[in-house]
Amino acid sequence: MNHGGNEKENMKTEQLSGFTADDKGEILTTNQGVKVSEDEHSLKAGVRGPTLMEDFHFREKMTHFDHERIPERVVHARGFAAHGEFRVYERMKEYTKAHFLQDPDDVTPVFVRFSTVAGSRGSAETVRDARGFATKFYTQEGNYDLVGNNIPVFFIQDAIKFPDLVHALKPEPHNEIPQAQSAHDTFWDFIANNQESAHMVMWAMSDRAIPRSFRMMEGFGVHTFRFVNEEGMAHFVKFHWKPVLGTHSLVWDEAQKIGGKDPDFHRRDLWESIEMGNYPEYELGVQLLSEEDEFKFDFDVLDPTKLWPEEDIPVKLIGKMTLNRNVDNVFAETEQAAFHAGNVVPGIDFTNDPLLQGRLFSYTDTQLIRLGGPNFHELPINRPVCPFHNNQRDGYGRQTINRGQVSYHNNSLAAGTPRPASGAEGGYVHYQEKVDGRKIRSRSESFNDFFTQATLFWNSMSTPEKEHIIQAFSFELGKVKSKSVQQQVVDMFANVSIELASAFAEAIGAVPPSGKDKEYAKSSPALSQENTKKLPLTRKVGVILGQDFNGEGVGAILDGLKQKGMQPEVISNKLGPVTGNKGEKIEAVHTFLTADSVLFDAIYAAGGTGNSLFMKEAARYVSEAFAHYKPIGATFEGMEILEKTCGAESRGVVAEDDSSTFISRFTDAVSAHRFWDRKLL
Ligand code: HDE
Repeated sequence: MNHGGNEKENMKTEQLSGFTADDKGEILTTNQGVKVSEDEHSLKAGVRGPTLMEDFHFREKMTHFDHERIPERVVHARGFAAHGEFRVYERMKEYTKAHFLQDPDDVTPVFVRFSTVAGSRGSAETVRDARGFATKFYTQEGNYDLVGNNIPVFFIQDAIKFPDLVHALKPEPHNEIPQAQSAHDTFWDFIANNQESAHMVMWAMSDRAIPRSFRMMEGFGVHTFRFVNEEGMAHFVKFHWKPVLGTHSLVWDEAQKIGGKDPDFHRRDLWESIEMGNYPEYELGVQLLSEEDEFKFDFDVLDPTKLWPEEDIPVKLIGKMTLNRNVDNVFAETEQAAFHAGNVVPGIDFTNDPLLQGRLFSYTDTQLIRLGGPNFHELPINRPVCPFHNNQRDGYGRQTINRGQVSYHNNSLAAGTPRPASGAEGGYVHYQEKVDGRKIRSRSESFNDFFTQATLFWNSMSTPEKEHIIQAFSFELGKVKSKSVQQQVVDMFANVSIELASAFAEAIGAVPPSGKDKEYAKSSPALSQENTKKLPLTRKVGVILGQDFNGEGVGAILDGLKQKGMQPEVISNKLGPVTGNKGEKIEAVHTFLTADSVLFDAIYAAGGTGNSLFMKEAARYVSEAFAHYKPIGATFEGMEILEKTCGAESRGVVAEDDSSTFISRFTDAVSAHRFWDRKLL
């Protein structure tokens, strides 16, 4: 661990690894270092006799095991993380003095943890939920944490309501049902009775809440923060992460099925992508607003239920983050990572957003119980890479061995050190905002418009996105048992869109709203995933292959798809090599049983022959992919499967024997991702 710090050398991510142990090839010892002679039998008085207390190896092993678990995070318990690095594109001196945002040659190590919010640590990953997107930048000036979500707004405006929100969202306390779901009475009761939530609920019911991959999600800092430059001049700033692969989602039926077929779908995707060298990349974007423009909008910039439309305040892309290393140990790194919205560096400051202000208290407090004491900053994953010195001492699990007799300030015995640094020396100086007011439990009237931006979101959706939102409300409220709560939600969302509220009222048998929508036609194209980047890169293609396949043709196609950046994986009725018509061998890495149609972005029935079970399973894969609007390809004997399922003429179906034409047309289809205008069977 190199804490040498002041030299301006680029920090390597390995610096974060701390105390590591590679046990491979080593002799088994106790934690005291005593070599163990036997590890299969406890020490007994006679082979059929009682176990003896003096068996220190047994006692130590069992005691450690008994204490292996720590409390899971109260929210965001289910998460997965990776290491990486960040580089700024250009000097940001005009806006902020933050050191890591100045020099494009500087590489700042990062650690990013993605998470769901509601579910327990073992819950499925493709549930409908917001996703956490928490980034720790290990800068030369200390750790900066950008603890964001994949949705740019939040349910509530004041932190004091967070425990209520989470109690309502979590499984209901009397029976602990349902796990990792918002589709139940207490959640929707909270929503209807806390209507500031309308905007975020629109996002939560949209495709954003069922992302295809952590690699294909946007991230948002949500709150308005401040950038402060060397001159002490401040700008309001909103942070964005923009995934280089674009923002993409699953469909709801698929997401639910994946929850059973592969509850680890998102972590597996991240892990495998990094192992394969397909490093996820995200650009850091900022929306900047000068302090004079604070009151120029029809929303309050301090209100965390509002976004700043990108068309009004453009997102300036200022750097790129690349995730390039998986963790070595999920517990030591991912589970013990302690993020804190209050971990800032000079040049980044807070605003009076009342949700942010409350978070500044909550994150340290929660680590004290979760990580068992005040020294969690010494865990390798949380330790800054720059030097740190102060007079804090002792506490559970203290690792630093502080030398000397002085642990107080001011002192003369250590010549007044450690000493504070002036602003010019890099000391953190809080932005000197003028604050004046009465002590009051209240909210500004400028926070009272709960519905306009919810309507903006609705107006910005494409037709299929709107249909998905209607289906999501219909599903969620269909699971709610209280007729009163159902009706309250219908009445609430009539304020967003009559079309929306009427559609789900109809589906759940509630009374449809009367009246007309207010006149509000504004939309923000940046909010629709229809307008995102569409690339074939890293898309998983399930290739169904039988014996005696056309070796030359299929071989050329699989090579071609790989060259275009896709990941073809062969599925057959048994594992091992499948043999082509000229003796070619292609390895089947999945069987119809071990994989499933929902785990792929596209299905390609490549050909070859199989028994009736093979044909039945192949047809099941193709039909399901078709129903999920996915691209389907077929060549050679594979066309027979199309005859039994969706036909060769449907939208997004590529039936073609010529290798190069197939590769080009199928690549286009995979880039399009889904064919919403397809007529389902
Ligand atoms: Fe959090 N949040 N939060 N949150 N949050 C936690 O901290 C809290 C909020 C977010 O991968 C907890 O270590 C309060 C908004 C992420 O480890 C806790 C309020 C946003 C993560 C906590 C909010 C977030 C957390 C639970 C309302 C998006 C996971 C465990 C004022 C900007 C970080 C923990 C990780 C985790 C409190 C609202 C993002 C209890 C009080 C808004 C990504 O401290």
